[in-house]
Amino acid sequence: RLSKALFSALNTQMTREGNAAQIYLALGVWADDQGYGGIANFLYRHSNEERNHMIKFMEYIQERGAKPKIEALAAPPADPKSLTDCFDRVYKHEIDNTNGIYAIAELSMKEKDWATWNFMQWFVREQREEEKLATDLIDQLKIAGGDRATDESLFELDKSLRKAPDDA
Ligand code: OFO
Repeated sequence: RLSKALFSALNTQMTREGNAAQIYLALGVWADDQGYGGIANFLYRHSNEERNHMIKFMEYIQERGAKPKIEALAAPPADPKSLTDCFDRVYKHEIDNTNGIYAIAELSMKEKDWATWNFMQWFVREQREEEKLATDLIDQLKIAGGDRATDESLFELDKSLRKAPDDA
């Protein structure tokens, strides 16, 4: 059975994933409103992924014989000021999330709860991919000219994100 400390860490992370889904949803709505349908699409897909992560934590807690506590989600922060700000936030958010994931992996190792340690490895890998995705976005925007990018290069970036494959 899960220890009290691990239960609480997993439950907090479950809620954090739900909050991440809200954050990406809000960024997507902002991007859509700015006319970047492809970027919005990418952010909506990402929001769905985060919600799936929330469910993964919920199911894992249940599998280990505990009852997850579904909590209120926080309102997302105010709109970004620019696309650079938007992508920087995605990156910063993923870094914070990685730290949360690592802390649970560390706790599970300390407690020798190898089932949880093993479960967390999926998220360790996922975070590596998501951080890369976020830095790729920042790079692509820089190449397009950052906040001074022309409409034409932003159009291309937007188009390339419209059909990016879903991964989780
Ligand atoms: Fe952004 O990933 Fe969930 O964990």
